[in-house]
Amino acid sequence: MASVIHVDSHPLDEIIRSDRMPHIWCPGCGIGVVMRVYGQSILESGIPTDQHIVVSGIGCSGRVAGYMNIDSYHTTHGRAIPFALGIKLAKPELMVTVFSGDGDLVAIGGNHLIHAARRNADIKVICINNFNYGMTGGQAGPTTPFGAYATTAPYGNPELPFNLPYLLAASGANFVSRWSNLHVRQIKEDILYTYNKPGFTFIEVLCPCPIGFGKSNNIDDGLEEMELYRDRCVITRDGDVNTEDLDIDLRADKPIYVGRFVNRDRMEFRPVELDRHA
Ligand SMILES: Cc1ncc(C[n+]2csc(CCOP(=O)(O)OP(=O)(O)O)c2C)c(N)n1
Ligand code: SF4
Ligand SMILES: [Mg+2]
Repeated sequence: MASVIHVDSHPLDEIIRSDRMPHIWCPGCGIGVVMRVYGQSILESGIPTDQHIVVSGIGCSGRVAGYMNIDSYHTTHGRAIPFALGIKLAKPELMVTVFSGDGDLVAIGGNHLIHAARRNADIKVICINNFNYGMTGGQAGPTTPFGAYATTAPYGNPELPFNLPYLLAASGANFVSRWSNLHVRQIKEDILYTYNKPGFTFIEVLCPCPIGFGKSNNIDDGLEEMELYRDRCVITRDGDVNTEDLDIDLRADKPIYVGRFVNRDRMEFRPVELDRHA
């Protein structure tokens, strides 16, 4: 006879606002996996939870700020990074993480993203890249692969997308990695690593969005997109954005390179008064 196990608590109850559950995400959505890893890394970081701040913009990915049981800011669309920078400047002792989506960070917020990376502001960014604007109905955005379908690209996307590791490397970030949401151990390792890495850090996580992206692209459900990542992702060690082909083409049988691509020590942004005579 099947037995039913009742549990009163979840291992992440301490870090997640369980009173906000159930969450809004669709079955098979990849965001929750990454939120869980983020929560685990906060608990394992050795940094008191009241020193962690999460900032999100708007979108399905942006809902994470509302679900974490730490000080959190669910801000306006595209503006997570300036809010985060303001917090960091006012309270440099805090660990400020931006958790948001490709549309929020790279489309409407794209200018903030590149300038925060140029300044090398001491902010940790986790970017859910599901190749579309999921929340608003599967429109094409700046990371939608060339030729992929979207509700606003019924004949296939005629535009070339941003390649986020290239963009962030060129803009000046100290640390850049890309994973899929299958790579939970590596994502956690990188989040923990970036807590000790001064300057702007950026972790891109490729995530299934079966409703917004999958439906338009013949990917039946979240599991099928994760199978695609399992079959195609190739982990590169000490990858170099100058020599590797990191462009993503989900239609071609082409590897998707994941791994760490930038790890350097440019001076981070410090709002100190420089000696004008030095
Ligand atoms: C100023 C403004 N413009 C447009 C919108 C509509 N809008 C809400 S979420 C979103 C896109 C979010 O995309 P992404 O960051 O990729 O998040 P996802 O839902 O895919 O996780 C847009 C355009 C808005 N809320 N505010
Ligand atoms: S629309 Fe996409 S990103 Fe939004 S909750 Fe559904 S599956 Fe997730
Ligand atoms: Mg998106």
